[in-house]
Amino acid sequence: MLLSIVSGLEESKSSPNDVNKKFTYLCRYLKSLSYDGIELSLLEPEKIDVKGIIELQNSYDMRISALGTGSTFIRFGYSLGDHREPIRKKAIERVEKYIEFARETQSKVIIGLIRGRYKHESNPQKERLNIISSLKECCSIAENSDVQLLFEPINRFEIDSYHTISESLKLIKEIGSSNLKLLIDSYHTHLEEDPVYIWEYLKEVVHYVGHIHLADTTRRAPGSGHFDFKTFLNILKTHGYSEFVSIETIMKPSFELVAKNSSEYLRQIL
Ligand code: LER
Ligand code: MN
Repeated sequence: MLLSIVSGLEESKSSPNDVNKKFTYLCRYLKSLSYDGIELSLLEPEKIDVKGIIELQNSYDMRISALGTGSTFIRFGYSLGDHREPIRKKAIERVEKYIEFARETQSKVIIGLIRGRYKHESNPQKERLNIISSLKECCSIAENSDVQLLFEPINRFEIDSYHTISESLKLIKEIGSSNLKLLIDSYHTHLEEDPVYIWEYLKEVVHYVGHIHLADTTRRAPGSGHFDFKTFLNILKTHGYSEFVSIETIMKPSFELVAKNSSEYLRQIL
């Protein structure tokens, strides 16, 4: 399995040159901790000098494991499940920008918080139908670009639909695109899945998994809480998962310390 960690690049507020400097810093620091890649949480990927990033990626032998898209909803208010068609359209247009960046950098695109939350004008059933139709459009763009989309079940406190792995898998099967895979986040797993059945169930679904997020029970670095990473990662490994596991935590006390502590802890298990 390969190891990465989430970071932003502040591409909306910085010059392309400063973005490249930040990416260089990340590559150098994370390489020294034996990371294989970086997961980028982006807002406006089209503002990035993608050729420059590819050169840096190659020179440090670092991959971009996946692209986080949640800030499209948080900052712009666009979402795939919105009850207003023009807003859903905006969200799909944004997903297209991420797909273009992912195609060039050989990455994948996360469908998480970009699903949005419904307001009183809508309801859970309508929201699900909107998510399904938007997602079908995103999948067709992804198929044409040969990019994988990653559908992430997220806990009920952060989003209104698709909290569990089984609900998400049902949707993935319904959409039926080979470019749509599952993203399992240990933090949401801890909050949403039945602890009695989760390990057996995980064995059955590993082949649908395209990406993994790791955070401990307090959403801090793996090893700081009581999530059973040994069992979790062992099941993934023995059932053939060989792609990225990516640290996505509250970056406290600092990004650098989370990166260092997580890598030291996980390298004993991976
Ligand atoms: C949000 O809780 C999360 O886990 C992100 O990966 C969603 O985009
Ligand atoms: Mn996550």
